Amino acid sequence: MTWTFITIPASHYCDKARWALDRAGIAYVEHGHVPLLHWREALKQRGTRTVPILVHDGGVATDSTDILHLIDAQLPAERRLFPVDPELRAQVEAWEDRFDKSLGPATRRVVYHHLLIDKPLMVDVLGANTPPHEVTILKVCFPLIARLMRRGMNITPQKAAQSREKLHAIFADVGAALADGRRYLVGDRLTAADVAFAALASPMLLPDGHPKLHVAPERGSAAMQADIAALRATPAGQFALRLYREERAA
Ligand SMILES: N[C@@H](CCC(=O)N[C@@H](CS)C(=O)NCC(=O)O)C(=O)O
Repeated sequence: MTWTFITIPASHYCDKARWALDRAGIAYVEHGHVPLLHWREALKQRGTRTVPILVHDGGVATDSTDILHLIDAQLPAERRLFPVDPELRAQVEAWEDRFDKSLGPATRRVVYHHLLIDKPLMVDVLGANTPPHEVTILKVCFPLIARLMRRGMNITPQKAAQSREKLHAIFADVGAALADGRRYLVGDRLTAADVAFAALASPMLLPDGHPKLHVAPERGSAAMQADIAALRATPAGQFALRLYREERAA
């Protein structure tokens, strides 16, 4: 059976899981949806509302971290995203957990703070790789969808400013961890810590090598471009861009 991967294509949690699928060479069919319109297909799977969702041979995985573990189980120890060594594994899990809980939501709030005031960009970013009728609904119902998303994710200028600060604090900690010249956050090869950091930061970095996020540099407001440039310029931003260029694209 070919696995089914249900997503919001531009979602950063979805690219975290997609990265693991692609890296393992697993065949899957992706069903991409516009946010909110993903609920219909998502809710059919164990009643979850969030994506990514992976429908696989053995059942359904409804969380990006569960998907990484599921894929790891198919790989030899030296290719796994979670190292077998208990000490390294604990470090990877600690980073990954922090990125899932703090980085992902902060990135999302700052990105939507910029996108929700720019309908053409929002339609291009969120409509790409989704069914045409969903793009039409997104265009026609944009004010309603934008209002629901703003409310659902508590997006206000003040909250976006707090999330921006949180992003910079996380980027500073990642930069400090890399300051000794290491190429990966834990150990000497790619782990779930690196994948989670790069993927969950990706909407604020727009890295080359991202399979679904293609935004021309001149798109978006000056404020959005300034936020992206500031994060890209940091050591952690450069690290994530390198991971997309060298590891994700491969
Ligand atoms: N802990 C989940 C979080 C996933 C998540 O927050 N997904 C967002 C997309 S970025 C979502 O589906 N939001 C839609 C909603 O909450 O209705 C995971 O790692 O998979």
